[in-house]
Amino acid sequence: MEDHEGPECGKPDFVLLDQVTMEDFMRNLQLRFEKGLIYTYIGEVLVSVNPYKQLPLYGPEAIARYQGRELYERPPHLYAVANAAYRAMKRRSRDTCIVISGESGAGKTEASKHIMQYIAAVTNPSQRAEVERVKDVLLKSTCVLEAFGNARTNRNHNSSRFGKYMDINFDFKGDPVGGHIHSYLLEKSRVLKQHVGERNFHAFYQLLRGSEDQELQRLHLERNPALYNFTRQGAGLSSGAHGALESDESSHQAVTEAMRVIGFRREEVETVHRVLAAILHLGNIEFVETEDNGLQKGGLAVAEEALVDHVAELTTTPRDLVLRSLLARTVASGGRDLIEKGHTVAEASYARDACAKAVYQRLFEWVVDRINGIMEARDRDPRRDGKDTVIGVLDIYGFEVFPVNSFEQFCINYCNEKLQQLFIQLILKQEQEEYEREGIAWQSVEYFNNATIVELVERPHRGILAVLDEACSTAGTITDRIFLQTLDTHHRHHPHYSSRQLCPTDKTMEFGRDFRIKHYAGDVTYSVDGFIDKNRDFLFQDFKRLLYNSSDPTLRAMWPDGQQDITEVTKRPLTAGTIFKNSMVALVENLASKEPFYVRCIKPNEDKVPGRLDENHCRHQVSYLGLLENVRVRRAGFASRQPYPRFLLRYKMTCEYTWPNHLLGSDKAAVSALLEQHGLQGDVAFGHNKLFIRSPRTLVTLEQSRAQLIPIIVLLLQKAWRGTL
Ligand code: AOV
Ligand code: MG
Repeated sequence: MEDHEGPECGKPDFVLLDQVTMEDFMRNLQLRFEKGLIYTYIGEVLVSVNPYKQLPLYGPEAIARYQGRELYERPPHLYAVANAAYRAMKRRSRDTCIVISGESGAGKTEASKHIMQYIAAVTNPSQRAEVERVKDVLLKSTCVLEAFGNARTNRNHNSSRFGKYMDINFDFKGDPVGGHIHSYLLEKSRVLKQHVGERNFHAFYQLLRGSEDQELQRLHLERNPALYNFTRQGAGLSSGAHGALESDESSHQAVTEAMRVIGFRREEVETVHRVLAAILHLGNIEFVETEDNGLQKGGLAVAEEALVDHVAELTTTPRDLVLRSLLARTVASGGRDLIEKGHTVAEASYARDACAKAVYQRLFEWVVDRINGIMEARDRDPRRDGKDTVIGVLDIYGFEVFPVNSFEQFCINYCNEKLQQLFIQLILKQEQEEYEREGIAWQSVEYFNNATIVELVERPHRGILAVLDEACSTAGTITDRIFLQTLDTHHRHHPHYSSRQLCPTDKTMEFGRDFRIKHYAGDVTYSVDGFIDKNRDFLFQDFKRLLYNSSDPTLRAMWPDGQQDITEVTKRPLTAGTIFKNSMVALVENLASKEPFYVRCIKPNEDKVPGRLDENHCRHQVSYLGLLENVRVRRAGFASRQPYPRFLLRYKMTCEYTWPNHLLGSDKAAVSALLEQHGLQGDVAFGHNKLFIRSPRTLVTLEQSRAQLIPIIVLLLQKAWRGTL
């Protein structure tokens, strides 16, 4: 890896393009990608293309090259962005955040890991034990969270099925002293069912393939994932990380080890394994109707009772209660009277599935909370430290389109709309503020503003989520189909909404089943099947109580609401959609309050092929990510801005008044003299602290002049060293 790129590498910053057209943008992207240069700036925004192969770009040596440098001093890199965020945090005590966006498989999660590694590597030079502990937890938590929250999908073999925002707290020395992870809407329906070619969460396969024989026996499990309903579909598929099926085996050990090192107690890890096993057994439970036999009235029974025994044993709950919770529900019949109402086969299967999903979700959330507990800042002295400063790293599920899209895709894509909206606001806002701060006049650039799509989803009363909530609150009578009709009525004129009802000739949608949103990133057809159910996200209180009554304290801690009495249970808890929306609003608010750094990830092709950049596919992403507009805004007034000292550092060699050092009173005056000598003073504006350069030509001229001089200077220096000068 070179410290500087030559002209054959294209432009390290798209702002330096001669013209801002899609063709020029793509040519530069392609040229760089072919040379293994997957990173390019747009000002301070980093564009990253997934190479789908290991490149020699990372590790301690590379980190050392970026440490303490300015953003433009080295070729574009994630490390440079991490460093910039870190320096802003440390120097100016600003809370910063790094927002990583891009579609599924574009490389967000990998990018977030490199950022964490960078931060871990450059902090705590004095090796304080507590800081080392926190760093260790920060780094190791990733592999644990990926085991429980990631899965193979058709878009990405290691796809994040939850959103993750991680705050790292730094003390006054700039060392990490704590952290906190927020997780967002885990795609729990995956526990039950996966599309062809996809898998359940990695943790299940890891448990089956990686556990010792004895351990499996204790869990009453067989090694083969094809024996369990929940893992059968993905049984023959490997996880993404290392390709082969064996990787599940080794990952199990790695994850278990990571949990122990982080600070999970041995019995907690055992509980986690037992809960996973219980979910697999639960998935195999089937129900049969029993006949009236003259003595006993017909009812419902479990086909294979041994499975109930296993679930009871693994969750340390009374067997009878497990069976009762599976076959019937308790309902309040006025006042405090409780009656038990038997399930039909369909109801029992539904309740079993709801239980399996909820148990997994609670397990996941418990793991996140436990990690948070361990990472909590312990070693702070509030008198000296004051408030911690924070760097937030956001790695959330990317925009995704599958052949069939459901409630989860709807939420994921809405989340991406919100983040795009934030990008628009922040990039515009930031530019504007900077021009104002420096006393410079500016002109605006047209953007496609996706605010209207965000509104379509989240607007009170009429927005899709509000209509869905309304449908959920009407007990039992509203179907997904009626929900769709209501959407059609409300949004028939919305430019970003359509359905077969509204476009009868469009055969890509089905009557009474599909609606389509024209997202900023493309059209997505959603099937309304299951929307109401997933949004209502209902679980019988019987299960909650059952699990709360487990004699295992860890499991019990996952079900605090199980202690509520059925008569006290609030009738209408918040829906999944509303909880998600609220969390997105809070997230965006939080990000907007910090100084943002952006990483925009691009997926080079649909087939996960190393080194192949599919032009059309990328063009589409460049377009919807608004990257061209980003370049234009950056150049609208000014292509580049640099603090005076930084400008001098780079170009002082090109002017006799400034090389090797100037005597002109201020850096601003020196920069002015330098530009005058080049005849470039007409193309710049002098801000209070920064130089603003209008056209990229100017930078190109300066760069050329510098490039011509470097060999001469190197020669002179070499001669000087050899004493021949
Ligand atoms: P995502 O996070 O953006 O998708 P990932 O970060 O999981 O995507 O990347 C997908 C795969 O691409 C990884 O498993 C790696 O194999 C490969 N990859 C990504 N970045 C790099 C890199 N810098 N170098 C080498 N290989 C890379 V999703 O979570 O599905 O939205 O929800
Ligand atoms: Mg990811």
